[in-house]
Amino acid sequence: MRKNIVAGNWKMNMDYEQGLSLFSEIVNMVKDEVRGEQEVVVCSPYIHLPALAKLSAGVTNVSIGSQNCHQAASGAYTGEISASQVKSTGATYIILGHSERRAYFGETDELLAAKVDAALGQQLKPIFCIGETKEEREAGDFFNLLKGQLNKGLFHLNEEQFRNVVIAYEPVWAIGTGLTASPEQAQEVHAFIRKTLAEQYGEAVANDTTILYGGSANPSNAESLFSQPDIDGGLIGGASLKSRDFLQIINVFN
Ligand code: 3PY
Repeated sequence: MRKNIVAGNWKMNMDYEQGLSLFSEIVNMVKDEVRGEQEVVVCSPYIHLPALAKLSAGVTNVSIGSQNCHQAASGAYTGEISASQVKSTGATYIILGHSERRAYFGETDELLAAKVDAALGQQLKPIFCIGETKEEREAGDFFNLLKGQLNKGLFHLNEEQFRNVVIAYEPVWAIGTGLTASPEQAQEVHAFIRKTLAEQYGEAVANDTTILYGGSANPSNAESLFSQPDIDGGLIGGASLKSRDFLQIINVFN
């Protein structure tokens, strides 16, 4: 059975001390409360990761992750961080393909495929983001575009490798705009993603894959989104920066 996940994407927010204090609150609230097959993941800036790993040591339902890595194993890449360096902090997840990285840093599907390989090579679990812009949605054929993102970024993986991947559907038009996909719009796309995964890897793998919704998910819309049959949790931006809001979202599954 697939796991429900609520993952926070802090983006480029929180200085060192603020991040530690927010994370401590989250761990304290979550450690005794979250039940069942739910996992809480916090994807912080790199600077926080080693300290967050210490704060969550032994807390089995809380994991940490990064928001990027470089595709090379090591070398002369000033300012970059490799997957093995991320892994050495204690992180177990990594967001790859977020639309902000695709749009502002020119990350292509081909580059992302290389980053996915680098991450899996270090046993990091990619939270692989796909999504369409407003123009692409309005042009009509955005399902093919989403299929292309899956195909080019992930479908070179064999079944065993793919089983470590989490997908996040993040409509670009719902990121940082305050707009959210309606539960029906999101479910339609999630069902399409699961069907596409079934065509590639078979029904069993598709049914076991966690597919998150991301894009202005918040305490007031999380319940209606997460109650859809193919939505297995969320990748949460702004609302993951406030412990109360984040906990309310986490509690949708409790
Ligand atoms: C958002 O909620 O805006 C996000 O981008 C989550 O990754």
